[in-house]
Amino acid sequence: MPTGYFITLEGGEGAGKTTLLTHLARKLETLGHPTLTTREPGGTPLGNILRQLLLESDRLAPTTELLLYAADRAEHVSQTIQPALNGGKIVLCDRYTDSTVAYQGYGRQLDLDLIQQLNQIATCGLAPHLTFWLDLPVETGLKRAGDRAKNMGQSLDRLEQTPLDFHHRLHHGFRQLAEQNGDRIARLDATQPPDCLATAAWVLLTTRWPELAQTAQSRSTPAQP
Ligand code: T5A
Repeated sequence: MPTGYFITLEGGEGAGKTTLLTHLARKLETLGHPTLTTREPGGTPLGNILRQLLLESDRLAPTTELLLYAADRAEHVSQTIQPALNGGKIVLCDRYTDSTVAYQGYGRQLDLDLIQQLNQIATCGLAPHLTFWLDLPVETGLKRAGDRAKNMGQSLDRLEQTPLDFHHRLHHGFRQLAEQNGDRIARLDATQPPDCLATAAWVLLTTRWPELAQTAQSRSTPAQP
C-alpha cells in the first residue's frame, strides 16, 4: 500500500512551476521529509531521450507526440514515481496527465476520451493526490519564457513558438480540468511574485496535510494521504 504523497504542478508555458517546485522541495527537505522532485517529459533516462525528441523536433505528427508523452509517462510511473511513493516519499512532479489533456487534447485538439484512456494505461491508474494549477495569462507566461531564453542566449523551444490561439486553448483546458476536479486541483494565482506564490502553495499543502508542517521526526505515524 503506497504511503507517500503525490503532488503535481501544472500550467502553461513560463507559469513558474519549476520555481515553485524548487521552493516547496527545499521547505519539505528542511523539515526532514523525504522528497523526490521530478518532471515530465524527462523523469527517467529513457524520458530524457524522449524529452529531447519532443522538444527539439519541429514536425512531429500530433498522434506521434501524444504517444511519446504516454511512453515517457509509463516509464516514469513504473521506474520513478510509484517506487518513490511505495517508499513513503513526497513526490513533486513538474507536469503529469493534466498537461496531456490540456496540450494534446485542448491545444492539438486530439480526442479527449482517447487521451483519458491513454493516460489510464500509462499511469496504471495512478492519479495525483493534489495538483497545483498555476494560472497565468498566456501572454505573461510566454513573455517570461521568452525573457528567460533571451537572458540565457537560447532560442524558444517548439511549443513556445506555437501560435497564440494554441496557448489560449490549452489555458482553457486547464480551467476546465480545475472545474471538473475541484477536490484534486488547487488553482494558484501565478501572477504573484515567487515568494507569495510559494507561501500560498505551502498554506494549501499544510492545510490539507498538517503533518507536513512538522519536522519528519516529530511525526508519530507514517504519512497517510
Ligand atoms: N507537454 C508536457 C505536453 O505537451 N504534453 C505533456 O503531456 C507534457 C507532460 C515541457 C513541454 O512539454 C509539453 C509542455 C511543455 O511545452 P518544459 O521545458 O519542461 O517543456 O517547459 P515548461 O514545463 O513549460 O517549463 P518552463 O520552464 O517553460 O515553465 P515553468 O517551469 O512553469 O516556469 P519557471 O519556473 O521555469 O519560470 C519561467 C521564468 O519565469 C520566472 C523564472 O525566473 C523564469 O525566468 N518566474 C517568475 N517571474 C515572476 N513571477 C513568478 N511568480 C515567477 N516564477 C517564475
